[in-house]
Amino acid sequence: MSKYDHPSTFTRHSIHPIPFLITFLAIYEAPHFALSVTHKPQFGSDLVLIGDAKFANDSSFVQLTDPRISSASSGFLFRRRPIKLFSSYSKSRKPVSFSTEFSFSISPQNGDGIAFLLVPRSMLSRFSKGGFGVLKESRFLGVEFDTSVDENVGDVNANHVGVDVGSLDSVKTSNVSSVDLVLNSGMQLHSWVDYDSSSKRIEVRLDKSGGARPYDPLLVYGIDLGEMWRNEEVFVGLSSSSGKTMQTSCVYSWKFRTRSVPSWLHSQPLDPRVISQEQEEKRLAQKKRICALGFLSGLVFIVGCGALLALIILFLWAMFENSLETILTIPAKSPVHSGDFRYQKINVVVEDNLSEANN
Ligand SMILES: [Ca+2]
Repeated sequence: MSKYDHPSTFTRHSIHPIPFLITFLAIYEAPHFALSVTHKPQFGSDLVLIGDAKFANDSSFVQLTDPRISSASSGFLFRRRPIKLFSSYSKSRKPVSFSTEFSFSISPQNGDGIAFLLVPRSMLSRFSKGGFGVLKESRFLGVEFDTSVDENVGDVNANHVGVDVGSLDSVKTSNVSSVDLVLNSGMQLHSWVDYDSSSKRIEVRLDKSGGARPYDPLLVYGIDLGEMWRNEEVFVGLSSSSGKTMQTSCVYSWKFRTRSVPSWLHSQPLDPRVISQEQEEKRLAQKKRICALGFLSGLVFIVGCGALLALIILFLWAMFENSLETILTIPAKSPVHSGDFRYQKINVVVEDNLSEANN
């Protein structure tokens, strides 16, 4: 990477009055750079372009550097709304993780390449022409996709990914050639950068555009960004510098999202996407259990009602049977007990009137 620095003489691009005013108020230190703000589906909303960055090819992509400029060219695409990462030791605030992914291409020259940046507000007003625009800034985090060799900053080759913390001398690098890719081949590549506030590390993945997200990261670096930035607002964006060359860097899509991680997940050093996938699986499993319990409860209720109904029917049938039998059999089987009748032997004396008459 080149450490060239040049005066900030930027070309003014198309400026929309109202968004410009909003952005100007948001970025109160903005004396020299030109900007445009827009919304594009493949990039999300609230974008700001500064330096030589501009939309190209009917706004289908962002061209960060301009090869037509004789001097070094630099451009920065960032989100207007800053983020806060918070300290993991703050009990009142949950640490913030983020995930971003973007498609880009870098032409074959050996310029600085592209970098994903987190920068303080002050950097925006001091955006420089070299070194991704951060040469005047000592407080930044960058993930660089470097296509030049500068021994002053310890570049290992002209095809590497590095993590920069307050300096372009990377704290950790990884050789992109190890995954059979070339950063400045001109072809579209896709990168995923994830920061997990629970495991406090950054993971960088890279593949051809359209390829699946690689399982293994190309580079992993442990850092507590919550402690680094604490409660300070930082801007996130994609930057490029052409160095001494006519290198052209373009961005075709960019997504960025943040999320808060519950404190009970802090001890789990996991990929944030894995965490969210596990939470989804737990939610689905719980939903299945609830459905099974609901079905079982319904079944028991139906069986219980059926049994109760059967008992009622049997009871009523038995009552009906007994009543019918009583009505029909009592007269027929009514016994005549000898005790119910009493008799008395009466001796009847029949006078023989006839014999008296004869006498
Ligand atoms: Ca480098």
